[in-house]
Amino acid sequence: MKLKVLFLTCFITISIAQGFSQNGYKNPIIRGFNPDPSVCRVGDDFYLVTSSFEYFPGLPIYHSKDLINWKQIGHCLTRDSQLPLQKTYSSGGLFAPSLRYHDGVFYVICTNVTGGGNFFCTATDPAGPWSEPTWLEVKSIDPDIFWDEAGKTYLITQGDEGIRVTEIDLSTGKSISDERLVWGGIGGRFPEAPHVYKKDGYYYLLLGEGGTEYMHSVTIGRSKHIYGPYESCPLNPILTHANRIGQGNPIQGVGHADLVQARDGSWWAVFLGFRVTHPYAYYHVLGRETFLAPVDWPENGWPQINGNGTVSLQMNVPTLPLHPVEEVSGYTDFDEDKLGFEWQYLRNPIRENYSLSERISFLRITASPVTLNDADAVSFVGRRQTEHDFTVNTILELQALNDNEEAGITLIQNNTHHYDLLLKKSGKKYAVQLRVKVGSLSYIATEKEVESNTVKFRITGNPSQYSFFFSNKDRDDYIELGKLDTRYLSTEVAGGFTGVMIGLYASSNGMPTHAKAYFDMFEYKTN
Ligand code: 6LW
Repeated sequence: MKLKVLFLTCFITISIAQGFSQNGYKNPIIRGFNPDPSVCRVGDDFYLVTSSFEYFPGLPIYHSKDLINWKQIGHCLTRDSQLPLQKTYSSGGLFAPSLRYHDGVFYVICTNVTGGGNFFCTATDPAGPWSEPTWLEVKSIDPDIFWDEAGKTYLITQGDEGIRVTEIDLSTGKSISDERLVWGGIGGRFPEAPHVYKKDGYYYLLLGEGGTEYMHSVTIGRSKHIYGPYESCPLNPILTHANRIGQGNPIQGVGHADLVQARDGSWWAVFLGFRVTHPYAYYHVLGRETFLAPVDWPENGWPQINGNGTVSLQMNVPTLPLHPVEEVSGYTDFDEDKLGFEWQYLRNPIRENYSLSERISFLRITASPVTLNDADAVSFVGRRQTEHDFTVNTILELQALNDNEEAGITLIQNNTHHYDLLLKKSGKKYAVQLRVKVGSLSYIATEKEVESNTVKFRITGNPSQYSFFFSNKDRDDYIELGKLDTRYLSTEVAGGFTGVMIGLYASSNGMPTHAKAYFDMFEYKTN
């Protein structure tokens, strides 16, 4: 009986569905690296997009009917022609999108910081297909798109000195006004992430300030004219954990929000934040995630986010009527003809390096000379680490000719910070290795010879440590290869805007190759 059947018996599902009751929900609402959320509503349906940087396809699109239970329905950018990411450095690529609905059409507007700048794409179905990009002349980043009652179209962007407004021609993307500086916020560093709303005769301009780290916050101003002058809300910042009340909160860095009104009139904020590994240990590995909070926004008044502008993991507030969504399985035996939406490549993939049909029920990855250390099209496909506590299992067969050829699982924060559990050719035999790459520190933590070219790999995680195991083919006794601290893969150590991804990969380390890795199954379960 195939080993995968055994794993099927421990079939575990994971979900981005986090709804609990009418009286509360769990934050974050979309878990694992999903920053810069932008949301819009059409009827009773909410749609949300998040940033994806150097990963392909780009800009995951989620759907919900209650703002709590989200299901991914696709990606905005699925074609190489829409998303050039060749040789994009880690945390380059796609920053801070906005998702809006106007006259029956969905718009995603975003910046590809390493490939073409600002653009928007349109769709009538947010699940796709999305149009080719209309490239924009405006160079400043974090674009939002806004239509006034007169039918004019504006871009709202982040310049170094504050927020700029530019009128554009929607049919061509060309600017028809100068970029005008309208507001710098309340003086925090990096006034960014602008969104404009028209309410009670005012243009409200929502910002992120303080930078996307521990000083992050959300501020708001308003004006009778889109070009300002903007008056600052006396309650600013309306969301932040960079204060005494936020001290010790397991959620830090809250900011970069977008507001949406439900059909019942209630207002809500989605925003990013990160879960630290311990309340007072300032490390986070899961990246910036998407959170939700209720907003009180009286007529002619200012919006207040969750009362005092702080949030918690368990939100004890009334919710919209709950609509749980179908759970995404954390188990695959690679029987499908394509991978689920949770899987992403690093940069534009070389399509022929991946196959689900060459061998039935296996994912085949052909090694390329590119390594995980290179900002290039490495043979890799991965999914987000969504919780601190998790277990991953896979079974790998490596067909290799030379000692430089390897395949395995990597926990990767970026191309200079990753832990690799790998199988490699070693003379006439094969060996497993646990390898560390943390900036300029690079070493093999453990190496053990194995009986054959097929092994089982397991990684477990908790807030402080990852543990790495292997087992010889057809055996169930796992041998630990070592434990490594999570903190060296954290954003605080590695820098950047992403989060840890769990990837399957193959490489010939710069040498010509024909090595093939056959993955028999993959299981991700949260404990
Ligand atoms: C993005 C900025 C930000 O441009 O981080 O948190 C940057 N906010 O708005 C990348 O996500």
